[in-house]
Amino acid sequence: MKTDIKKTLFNYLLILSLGSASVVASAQNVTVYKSPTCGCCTGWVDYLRDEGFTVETIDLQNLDPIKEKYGVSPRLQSCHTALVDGYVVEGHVPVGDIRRMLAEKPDVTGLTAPGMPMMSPGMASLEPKDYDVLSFDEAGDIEIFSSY
Ligand SMILES: [Cu+2]
Repeated sequence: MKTDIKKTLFNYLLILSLGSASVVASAQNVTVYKSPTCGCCTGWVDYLRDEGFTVETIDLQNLDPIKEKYGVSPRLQSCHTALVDGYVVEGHVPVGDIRRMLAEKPDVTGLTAPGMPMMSPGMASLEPKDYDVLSFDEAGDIEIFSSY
């Protein structure tokens, strides 16, 4: 009887440790530059964390140097600028697009949802609606990556 309980407990712990190991392995590290007072930026960070991303935030009063450094020209800009696996993610981009980019590894600088789309994760809707996610590159080429 006692050994049965031990066995059950062991299996339970094994499952727990395997489970957390796979979460760690699939977690993507994201660095988010944002202003300290940006509420929707924090909303997007929480959304990424809920989706299993590991997020580090860096608060800056002025994000212009970051946007310039990572090639986010004025017409592509949104509130926060994020970095993941060598790609730039600007603004309220849904996790589905980030995962697709990480899987397909397109030859682009990154993705952006310019401006502040109302029906976007971190804004008013976890389900993206009524906006486009664009890819952009160093040469200035901009393409529609997803339409919602
Ligand atoms: Cu925002």
